[in-house]
Amino acid sequence: MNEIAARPNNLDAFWMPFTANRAYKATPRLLARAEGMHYFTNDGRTVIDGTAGLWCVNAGHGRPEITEAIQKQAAVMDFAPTFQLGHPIAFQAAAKVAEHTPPGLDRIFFTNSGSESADTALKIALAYQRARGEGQRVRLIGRERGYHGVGFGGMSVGGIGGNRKQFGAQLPYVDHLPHTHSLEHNAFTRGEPAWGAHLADDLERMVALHGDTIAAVIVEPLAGSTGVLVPPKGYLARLRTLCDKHGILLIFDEVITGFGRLGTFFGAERVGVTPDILTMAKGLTNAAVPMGAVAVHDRIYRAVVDNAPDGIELFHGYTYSGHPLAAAAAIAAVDVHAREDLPARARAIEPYFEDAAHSLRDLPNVIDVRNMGLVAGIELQPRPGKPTDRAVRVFHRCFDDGVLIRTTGDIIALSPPLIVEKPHLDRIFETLGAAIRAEAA
Ligand code: PXG
Repeated sequence: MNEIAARPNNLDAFWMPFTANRAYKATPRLLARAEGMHYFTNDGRTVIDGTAGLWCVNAGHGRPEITEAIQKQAAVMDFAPTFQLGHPIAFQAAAKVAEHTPPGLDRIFFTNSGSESADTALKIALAYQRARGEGQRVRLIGRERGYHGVGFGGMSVGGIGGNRKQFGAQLPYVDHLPHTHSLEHNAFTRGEPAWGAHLADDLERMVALHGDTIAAVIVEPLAGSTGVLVPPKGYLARLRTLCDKHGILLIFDEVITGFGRLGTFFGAERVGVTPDILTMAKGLTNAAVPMGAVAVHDRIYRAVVDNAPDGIELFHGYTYSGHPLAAAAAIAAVDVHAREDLPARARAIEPYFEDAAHSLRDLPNVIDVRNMGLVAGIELQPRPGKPTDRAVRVFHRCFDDGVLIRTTGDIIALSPPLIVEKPHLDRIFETLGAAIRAEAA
């Protein structure tokens, strides 16, 4: 046994993802249990979940229907391949998801995460362009401040500098639209801001530059990870029009906006724009078992599959695509969403959530509040010479006062489970307000 493994109760072996490992391990915070709207810490404290875990536990923690479905499936069949074989529950899960995807997007490819969904969507877009005789279309367009996970594809089309610069090598043939964030024009907007639709026109500039070599554009309808960027009114519709005009596929990354987050089953419905390909993960299984999926328009599926010679049509897939436990969890989670109409529940409480978020606007250092669905971003003025310090301290204060929030840079993001009720919101925003005041200096 090596030295790390031999020490009891040590935190060293787990190299934690997207974490300041040294700082965390010096003062660890551990979650031990979760139920409904709450986490419980290992030292017995209750923490209200203002972030649905990592934007994923949309139906609330520990849903018995989902737990039981996973338990039952584990006892029936732990694993079965989906390469050249199948098992009923994977097909049922796909059909169930397709009941809720936008019109036409009813072919479902299973992955295990949002990152894999992004890379899968990009590869399907490239395969489609080849299949229809447009193999010169190899270019992928992302957006500044976009987040599409950490695979090479998603990282490359992603537009968060900090996630790229450590690695150097990126995919070639990638370009980025400008992001849509503007405090100057849109600070303190409720819902979709009025300014910014014209930023989609940058795609025309790219077509002028790159000609007919663009395969696809990928954007989050509402950008989450980068700090809650709400789409300007008309922006996504304009992207849709330009993509159609130039033979470019439009991919929506709905890893965050899917499963009721914007008050509709998928964000596409809320923004009134249908993409050609849509990625999802997180809320798909209520995060109880890892799973992602890519919903593809039937036209694209048919172009790739029907044009292929006999045999395998798409040389892509994961050992765990359609894993039985994940499929069971997905079916149960989608059923919970439908039965309890969680999107409608999110819509119903959105005005209260919006008012609560905007009640923070006059607190010290709050330079923007923005919101859509059950997502809010509160942007703080960074401490001079110490970016992120203020938000990180607000995060710690909230956690110690029993509220889990999320920060990125100096932006606080809130995305509670869709089962959230007014008293929970009161607690979340009171605690957050107090923490922001306490970090005024
Ligand atoms: N696309 C989008 C839009 C995402 O938000 C991914 C892809 C990648 O998913 P996976 O399952 O590979 O992590 C995401 C993930 C945060 C935070 O705090 C956001 C994500 C993950 C972790 C933290 O904002 N989004």
